[in-house]
Amino acid sequence: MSDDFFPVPEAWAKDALMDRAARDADYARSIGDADAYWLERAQRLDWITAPTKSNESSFAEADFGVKWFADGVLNVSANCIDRHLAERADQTAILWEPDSPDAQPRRYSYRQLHEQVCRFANVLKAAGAKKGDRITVYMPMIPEAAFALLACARIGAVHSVVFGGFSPDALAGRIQDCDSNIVITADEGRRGGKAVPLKVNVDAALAHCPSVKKVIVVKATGGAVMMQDGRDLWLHDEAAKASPDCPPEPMHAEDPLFILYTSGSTGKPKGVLHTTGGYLLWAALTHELCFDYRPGDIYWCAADIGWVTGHSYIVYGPLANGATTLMYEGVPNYPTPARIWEVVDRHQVQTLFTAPTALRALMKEGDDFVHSTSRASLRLLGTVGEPINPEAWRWYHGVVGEGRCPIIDTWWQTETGAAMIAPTPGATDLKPGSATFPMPGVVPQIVDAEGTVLDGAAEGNLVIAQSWPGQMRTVWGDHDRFFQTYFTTFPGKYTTGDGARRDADGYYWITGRVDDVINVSGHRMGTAEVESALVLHESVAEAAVVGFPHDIKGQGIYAYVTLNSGEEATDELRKTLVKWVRTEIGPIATPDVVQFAPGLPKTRSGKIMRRILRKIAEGEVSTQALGDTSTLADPSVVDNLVANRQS
Ligand code: 6R9
Repeated sequence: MSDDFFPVPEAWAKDALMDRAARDADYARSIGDADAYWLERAQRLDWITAPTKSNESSFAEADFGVKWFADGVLNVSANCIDRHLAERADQTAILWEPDSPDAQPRRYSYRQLHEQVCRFANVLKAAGAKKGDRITVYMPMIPEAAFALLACARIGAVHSVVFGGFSPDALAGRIQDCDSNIVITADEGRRGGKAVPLKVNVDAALAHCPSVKKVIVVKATGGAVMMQDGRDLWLHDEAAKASPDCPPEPMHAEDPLFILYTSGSTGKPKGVLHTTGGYLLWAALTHELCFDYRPGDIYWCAADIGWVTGHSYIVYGPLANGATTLMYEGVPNYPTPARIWEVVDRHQVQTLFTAPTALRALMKEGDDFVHSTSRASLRLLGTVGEPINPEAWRWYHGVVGEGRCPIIDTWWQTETGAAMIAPTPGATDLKPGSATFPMPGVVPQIVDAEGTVLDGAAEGNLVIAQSWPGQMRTVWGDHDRFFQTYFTTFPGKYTTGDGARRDADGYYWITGRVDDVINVSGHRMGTAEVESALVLHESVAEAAVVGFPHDIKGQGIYAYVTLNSGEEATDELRKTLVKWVRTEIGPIATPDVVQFAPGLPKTRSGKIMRRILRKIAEGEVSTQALGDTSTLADPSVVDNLVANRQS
């Protein structure tokens, strides 16, 4: 790890939102005078009824609960749209860059966004949607995806976005879990020149989802799709009939805003629930602090709306702040690895926010693709999703930003709503690979395995000691799972599942997951999910999945598979299993390696020793380095695994 300092660039030191002293004072007040601080901060939102209470949360079992601004009333879509109409009705709210560089970008001003969202909201109402209903959104990266979210928020429906790369089965599971009555989708998506059959996938999923009564379909590519009479509606037909006005539904601060499914170390994906007031404040405040957004800036978060980054930093944070948010339909390297930088030039982007996996993939293609563009408009570069290795950091900083843009490495999770540990551009001297310091109100701690809080320079488990406004409120339908998953390992604290180091200067360095979650190209994947998919195959008796270091993806997926007796371990079957997992979950879960294993290393109580499997996947072949294997029921299985390692 590098301990080089990159001081705040001079241009930033002069006119940033906050310098170091201001940031330090703000943080101190957020902890020392929390009630007053948060009630004041809450005023950046437009409330129908202003809250008089701020944090009423407790992490203790006896009175467990997360609650913020509970007596406040507001509407998220009114905060993201209506309140900007007086000042910036004609400013671009959403700027859309299509997959193909030859297609035309689209722009929606705040006024146009208002009309689109109101019509969409009325379409949902006409389809039977009511406050509190769950609406599943399975969409490509087109402006209508943002309209869909805001339309749900406008009428008080709870959206559940499912990433467009998930399979029909994964989609069906998520629809069933939250009992959606409406699905919003498109005929097809377009990514990297290829069509993604979204409506076909929805049709397949809905065979198992009797709760769904209506499907709203956006015509995105014009590809042929089946429309089921009485169930499926074209958005453009319905929107044309709908009124362009839809009064926003008054919502209590703790009314649900959205569910987003995310992988954990056990069981099926959890429906992370975020509510209205605290979440929106957190998304808006951190968007301002991390990116120092200025009126007129073009801000581009290159995430997908299917992940929390898309929710908080394409839609809610920037729109709550009246920004121009760029939405990109495609992938970073299509048609060439220069595309991102060309889009930066085409739209004169000031802020770019992307993931380390994209940077590593582009870095590998050489600097010419970057040098062929100007990038002079760039002022700030952000990153999120996984630890950024110092080499990628330096490339982003030196080659892409030519040394003038701070790198804002934001550490956070679906569960945290928005950024938790991240630099403030005008205040923080940077160290490549460190997410630096906590946002206001965030109290990170490093604890050892026993839960003892470690002071000063230390390494261990990262926990958060007290609630913050954007914290998830529950696991949809399973409040006890929420408590058990996050608050029992280290009682009284929120367990992040990440490891971290704090150096002598107080900088935080995230070291990666300490649980059975792997991070593939910035996407969270529970090893248990991939294992469940594998054992569904008729040839498979047992499977164990671990992560291993991968140059581009950060982590790759390594699957050890024990076949049923009589099954032959062929390359053909290996390929079949890889394809099987893709179909069961989606391409992001594609195993990189499948190793057939006649036996897995288990303790006498039958627990798979993943530590050993991880070491072998990492390329460790010396049995000595595998550590203590004496507790294994049959230590000889390890020799077989080492001998048959796949690379
Ligand atoms: C926002 C998001 C969360 C997990 C998290 C951690 C990893 C995210 C990171 C980072 C190091 C960063 N992670 N940002 N690790 N540095 N800047 O990615 O949410 O999909 O829920 O993933 O991603 O391991 O626990 P989510």
